[in-house]
Amino acid sequence: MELSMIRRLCSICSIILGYEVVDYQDLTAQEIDEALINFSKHPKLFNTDSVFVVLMSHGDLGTICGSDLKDFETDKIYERLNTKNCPALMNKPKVIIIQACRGGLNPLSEIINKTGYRYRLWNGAVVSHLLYMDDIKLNQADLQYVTNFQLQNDQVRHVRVLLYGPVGAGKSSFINSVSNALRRRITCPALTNAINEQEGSFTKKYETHKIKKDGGQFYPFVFNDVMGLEEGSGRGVRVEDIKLAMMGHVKEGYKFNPASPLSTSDSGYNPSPSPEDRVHVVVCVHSGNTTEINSSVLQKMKAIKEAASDLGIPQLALLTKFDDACPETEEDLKNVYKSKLVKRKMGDLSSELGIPLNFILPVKNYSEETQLNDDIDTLILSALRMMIDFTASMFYFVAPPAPPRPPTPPPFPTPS
Ligand SMILES: Nc1nc2c(ncn2[C@@H]2O[C@H](COP(=O)(O)OP(=O)(O)O)[C@@H](O)[C@H]2O)c(=O)[nH]1
Ligand SMILES: [Mg+2]
Repeated sequence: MELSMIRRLCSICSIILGYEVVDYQDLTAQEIDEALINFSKHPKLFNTDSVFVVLMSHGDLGTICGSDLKDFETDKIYERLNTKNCPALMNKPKVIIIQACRGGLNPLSEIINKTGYRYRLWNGAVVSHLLYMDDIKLNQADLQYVTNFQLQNDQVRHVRVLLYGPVGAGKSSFINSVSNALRRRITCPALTNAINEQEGSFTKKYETHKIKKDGGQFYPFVFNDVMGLEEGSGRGVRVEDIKLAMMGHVKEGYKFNPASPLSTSDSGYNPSPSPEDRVHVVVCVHSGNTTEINSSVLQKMKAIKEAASDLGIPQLALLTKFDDACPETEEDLKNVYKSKLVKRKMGDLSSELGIPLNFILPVKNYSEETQLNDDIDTLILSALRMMIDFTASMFYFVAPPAPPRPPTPPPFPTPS
């Protein structure tokens, strides 16, 4: 019954959406793996936009059963189709549907309750990671994804992420937290301020932060830290300067002047920005530990958000410091997905700023920790992954014209 339903679905996909369907039956665990390897090497994948992999069998937690009753680990699907083993599918959606029992001891609901991923479902942002992964593996999947991420673009070597937000919201700390999660140790590329937000922004210059890989190369994404937004005029970074930064007109090391905007005659002004100088993702960082957003700061945040929309730059928001406001999450960070307070804060930010709820992510930055923490990394890496994913459409846009398509390869082999 289920098989005939899946076949009907496949034929609909094939006729209406133009997907080519390859159908295998009764494979042993080894043959499932071989089928995936063959699939990952098929030349047609270079020309395809997306793929679906559907598996139906008996199963247990993290495995499905081959016709020889041997287990096939479902994590292998991600390995076979990752960028390293299947470069043809890089940056393309891969939807994996598994119809199988997950064993009696760890039903999905138990995992959801244990890890708190119910909220992710409600939020919808990273729901796909939920499939067959516990919290630690989720963190590893995002780490692997981010580590394998490559840009194939002659003009742009890295995705540029611009962080903005009120003073003390955790912008610099987020950059440090990403660096910690990727470098697997506590690092401090961006200086943070632990003293007093009333004293104004600690970050004063336009600075690009790169993160080094262990081999000495840099990750293909960089972060721009800016001076914080402050109440009233003549204080904090100016909205005009953030707009110029988005367009790539602000030179590295430019010292923001709250009293007057960067002008075209200033030595800090870049008159001809390259595609690499421009900002590719804009991220609003906001503290979950504030009672309400000051109206003049909110106006500035809205103006920046509007400017990013006008420039067609994808944007999302991070809610930081909720651990300070919510004892439940301070005690166990996994409670972030159950916390009513966090949900309310995210809802408030969404309605005040006009950013959809599923583009607002809760992150806890490294602030007082002296060792790595899996739960912090999970939130940080998940946010980083979303930033990377957001840029896919943009790079198709700035990419040089595509080379002529190779001749159409032969159809997929028909399984015996
Ligand atoms: N508890 C907690 N503290 C944070 C968090 N993010 C940043 N902080 C602390 O807030 C202060 C200001 O952070 P900073 O990154 O300098 O803010 P910026 O002005 O936006 O760059 C520092 O003392 C950080 O340690 C967070 O998520 N949780
Ligand atoms: Mg800062």
